[in-house]
Amino acid sequence: MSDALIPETPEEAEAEPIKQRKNGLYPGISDELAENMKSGWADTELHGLEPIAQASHTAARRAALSARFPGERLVVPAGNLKTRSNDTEYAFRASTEYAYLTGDLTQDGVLVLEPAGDGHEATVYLLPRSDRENGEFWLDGQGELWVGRRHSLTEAEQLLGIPAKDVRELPAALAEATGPVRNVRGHDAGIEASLTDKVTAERDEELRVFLSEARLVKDAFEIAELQKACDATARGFEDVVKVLDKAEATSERYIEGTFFLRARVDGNDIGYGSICAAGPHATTLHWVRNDGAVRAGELLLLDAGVETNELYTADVTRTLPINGTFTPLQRKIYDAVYEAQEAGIAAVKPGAAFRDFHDAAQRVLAEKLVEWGLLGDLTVEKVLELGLQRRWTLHGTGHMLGMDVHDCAVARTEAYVDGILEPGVCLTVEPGLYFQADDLTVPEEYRGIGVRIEDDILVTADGNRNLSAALPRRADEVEAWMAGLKG
Ligand SMILES: [Mn+2]
Repeated sequence: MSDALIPETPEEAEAEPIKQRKNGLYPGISDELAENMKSGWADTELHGLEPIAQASHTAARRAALSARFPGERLVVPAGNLKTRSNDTEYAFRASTEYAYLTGDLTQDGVLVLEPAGDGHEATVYLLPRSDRENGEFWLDGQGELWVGRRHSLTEAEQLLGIPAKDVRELPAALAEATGPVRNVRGHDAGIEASLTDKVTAERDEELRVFLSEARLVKDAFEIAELQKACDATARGFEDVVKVLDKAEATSERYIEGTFFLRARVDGNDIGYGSICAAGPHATTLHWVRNDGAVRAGELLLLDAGVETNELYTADVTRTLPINGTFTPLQRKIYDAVYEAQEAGIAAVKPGAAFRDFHDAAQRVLAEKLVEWGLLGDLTVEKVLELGLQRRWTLHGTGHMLGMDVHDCAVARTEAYVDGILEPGVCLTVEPGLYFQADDLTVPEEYRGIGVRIEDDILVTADGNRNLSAALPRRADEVEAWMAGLKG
């Protein structure tokens, strides 16, 4: 990566810090060059663009938002680039709220719903194409010469189905505007600064909570995206199985890199840091260091998901015998988790409580732990009452899934944790058993074994559909599938 303008001598570099050089005409540029760069460029405006596939869905989502907050100005920013170091930035990912309401994924965008009549008029504020006349095209670090062509505002209007304006006009417009306003916080400090004396934390939070709860039930476009994410994720797991012998020669990092390749080729990114946990690392719930050894005879717990280009992610876990065959003890523990997951999935249906699938899975795991003699003379009922199984089950059995891996995270308790399932809800069912390497309360041979099985389950009108069913779950099916891929 090169700097926007390279100083010709060290003295020049000293005299003119990089930021200043980027923001203004650099002294080494002659008037003739500056003039020369203004012209001689073709008109590349695109005409007659078709709306994006989800344009009608984003319109319906904006209508629901409008109906909830009549008469109020609503501001939903995409967010800005974040510095990684010096003048390099992290890859940009638009805020979930903005992407959900616009389908647009570009940095610095802001959706504004302006009260009008009975409802609102939507405007999306975007960075327009770079001006060639004032030099920003090639002298600014965010000029199109450096970062690539953007859509013109007219093109963006056609694609998104929303009127578009120059985002650089927005802070002043917001500062001048009167009347009630709410803003989704945490994404755009500049927008927040222009609204400081007009908003309250409490009212802004109500907007964020509404947008979290609005995403609990997925529309047809979102369900198709989640299926796409699961299908790509299944291909990524197959990729990993095919290179397990190479991973054995290197480390968990090889598995992480293999899955990431699939995520970038078939989607936008991974939806969260891949957990590539071999051997005892499987007992660390969020093992993302992925720098450990991969050894035949041990298990690999792989928890990973591809995020689609429209930002919907899968969240799938498989626990695989690295050499292709479970040992009897690994299989005993695996089968218990499988049975718990089956019980959990069976409890996912319209009208059921969100808590039901967790309770169903926990009961099976408690039964197994009692059966194996790990809880002394206690009955299953007593174990569940005291929650003692949790020493080895550790986490909740699942969560909502969508654009965020832990989707709808700020929904109110009554709408989520204490809520009732309905068609269109998508959640993970992911029971596990984890015996820490230093757990002296279990027989030595259990120590260092961790098993989780996780699938992405859509609630349908008459039950559920497993979106990640392309990947086998039952122990013998897993072994056969691995053998087939390595064959
Ligand atoms: Mn999960």
